[in-house]
Amino acid sequence: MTITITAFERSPDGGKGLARDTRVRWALEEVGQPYEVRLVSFGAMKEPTHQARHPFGQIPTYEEGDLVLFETGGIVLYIAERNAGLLPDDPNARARAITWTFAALNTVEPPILELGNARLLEGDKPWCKERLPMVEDRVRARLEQLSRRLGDADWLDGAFSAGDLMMVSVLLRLKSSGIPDEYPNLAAYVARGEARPAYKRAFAAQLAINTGKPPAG
Ligand SMILES: N[C@@H](CCC(=O)N[C@@H](CS)C(=O)NCC(=O)O)C(=O)O
Repeated sequence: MTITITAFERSPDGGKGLARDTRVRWALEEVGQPYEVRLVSFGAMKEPTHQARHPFGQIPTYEEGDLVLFETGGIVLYIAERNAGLLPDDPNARARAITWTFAALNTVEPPILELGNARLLEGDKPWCKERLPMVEDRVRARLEQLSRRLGDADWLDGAFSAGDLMMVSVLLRLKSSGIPDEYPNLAAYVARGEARPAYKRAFAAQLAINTGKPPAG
């Protein structure tokens, strides 16, 4: 059955891979599932047709036959449950990999999003300069903990999993801030994720949409 995901017609980041369809593309590339993409404009995302797929009028969505999903955590775990490659077979290791997926979305991503909002949406407010260091420190507190747990391992819990895919995706949102570079093992972890052939294919595919040029190779 054909898998169709939705992505921005024009991503606000111009193709840096920060739009969340990249996570879903990456998961599909990791497990070797071909997919199609329906591009949506900001206007179309708020129309009833798209809102029937995504109640919050966002991207990405995932369609396969009668199944329609939204939320990248749900989508990536659905892909991981049904295909080999993103979750270990051992039940305990599998549960831990799922836990890391939630940790990425529920514990690490929120302060990172807060920082993005502080920079992009509140930059012109008189109190922004005072608030920004506090928001940055909340991000650092999480990265410090994550860095300690990762130590000198390649991935969070044994082999690369959906948990790493989500954690690297979340950390990539911080790249332009330079904060991950304060934690060399996390910077190396993110680089390892970006070096995976599946990530490269996902990144190239979303970039091609935003530049209008087909992916190289
Ligand atoms: N928690 C959601 C967040 C989805 C989300 O924020 N999508 C962004 C693009 S990365 C979006 O559609 N933004 C436009 C909007 O909210 O109107 C997920 O992980 O899927």
